[in-house]
Amino acid sequence: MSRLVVISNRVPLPDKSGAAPAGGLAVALQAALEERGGIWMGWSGKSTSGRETSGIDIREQGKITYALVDLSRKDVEEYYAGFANRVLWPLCHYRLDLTDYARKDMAGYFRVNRLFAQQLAPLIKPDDVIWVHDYHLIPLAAELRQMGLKNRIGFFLHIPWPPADVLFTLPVHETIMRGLASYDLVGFQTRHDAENFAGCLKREGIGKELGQGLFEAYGHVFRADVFPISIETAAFAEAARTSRRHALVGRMRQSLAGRDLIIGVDRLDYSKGITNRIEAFERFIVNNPDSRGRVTFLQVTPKSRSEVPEYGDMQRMVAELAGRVNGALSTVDWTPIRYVNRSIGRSVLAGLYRMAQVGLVTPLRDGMNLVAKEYVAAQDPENPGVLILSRFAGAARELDGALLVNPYDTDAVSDAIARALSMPIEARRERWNQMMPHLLENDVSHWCESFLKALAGHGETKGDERPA
Ligand code: ADQ
Repeated sequence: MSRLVVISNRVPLPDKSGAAPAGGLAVALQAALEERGGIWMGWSGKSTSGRETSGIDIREQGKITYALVDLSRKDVEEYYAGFANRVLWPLCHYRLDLTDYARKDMAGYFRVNRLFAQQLAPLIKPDDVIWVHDYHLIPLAAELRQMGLKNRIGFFLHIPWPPADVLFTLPVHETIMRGLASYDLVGFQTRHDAENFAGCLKREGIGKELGQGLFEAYGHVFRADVFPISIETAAFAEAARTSRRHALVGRMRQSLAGRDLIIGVDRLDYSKGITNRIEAFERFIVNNPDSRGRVTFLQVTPKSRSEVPEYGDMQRMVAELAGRVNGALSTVDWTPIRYVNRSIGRSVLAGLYRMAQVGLVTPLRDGMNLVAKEYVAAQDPENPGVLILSRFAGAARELDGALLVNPYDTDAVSDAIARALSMPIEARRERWNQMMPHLLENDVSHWCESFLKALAGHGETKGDERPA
């Protein structure tokens, strides 16, 4: 079996005992690397003070080599905070109003991708299979090809892919499309994203579809297909089942004093629709006076990307809104919203999901959204809660037992909350049973294996995320 080489912006390093860090993606990729042997390369997370980028730190652990590249402060500003997170991220989430194009950032993005390729190329053996992750690294294959590498190279995009009219506002869209066409396999989260990509290829006559998921563009034939990412379903369900032993889970239950719990869990990001969600919860309480004092909404939101100005604005907006709603609705013995700005360990999180009657997952646009899948996996099969899910999350294509909502429609989300909280147990079980077997079968290991199989040229082209 060929070695596997994974490249992602950040590398989740195992702890001293060799255990993979929490999170399904890290666990699944680490398992694939352990099995085949290989390399995981990415940015070390450190920025050097000088303008020049410094070297690479190589660490061996079992059959895996971790290769960590330091970047200069300028690199981080331009490649990461600039082009990746102030251009590609908002653009791919259909937020043209938040994109901020600057030539120097675009140059920095391509420069860092070339640097990654230069650092990586000497470590590669001829039959290694290379798997590049996410929007930070789109041009990497083109750079590696220019250096003469002939290996199989695959790319997986964790975020949505926009329609042509949105993408073509990007001044360097053609270089980005050329970059994607340099891979042997390009993986998307949903059929919708893959169709948008095909539309971008066709619009300007850049490429054509050859059928069976194959495309030709810039003189290269490659495959683009759908690989919906998932979670370690069985392990997460088990963590939820045994979560009672955590003191924090017990304290949470006690603090609820019999009230219903609605849970929201997201990185603090404008794509997650947190302000719309708080407004919908407020509307629900106002429209349903009986719910006053009887429902708690827990929103767990660690801060992220604080170096990007839009995220600082977002932090203030969410905090102000949660404060205003609490000020308006609270009574001396009830606070409707508990807003927590921190990360929670996986097993406690699983316990909180299980305790919640409603999982409120309402992104304005999301590649997949793993929280939706985690919420379903964590439920008690005898007495499951209800998932309310945005139709604009990739997960909506698979989780057909959820109450699907348009997150921009505050009244509709408020109505969905009322419906979820009063749903009879039989209906809840039926909805959960519609989703859980699918999640058990299509877990993150399945995702990883099907991508690697397709990259090796043995996979079948899929029709959609979920068989009819
Ligand atoms: P994210 O935008 O980060 O991922 P998501 O898929 O929801 O979004 O994954 C977030 C992960 O972080 C989940 O596993 C969740 O449990 C965890 N998390 C969030 N808040 C937490 C908290 N307070 N404490 C502990 N854990 C927390 C990107 C794309 C998604 C895509 C994933 C994977 O934006 O669309 O699903 O990659 O491809």
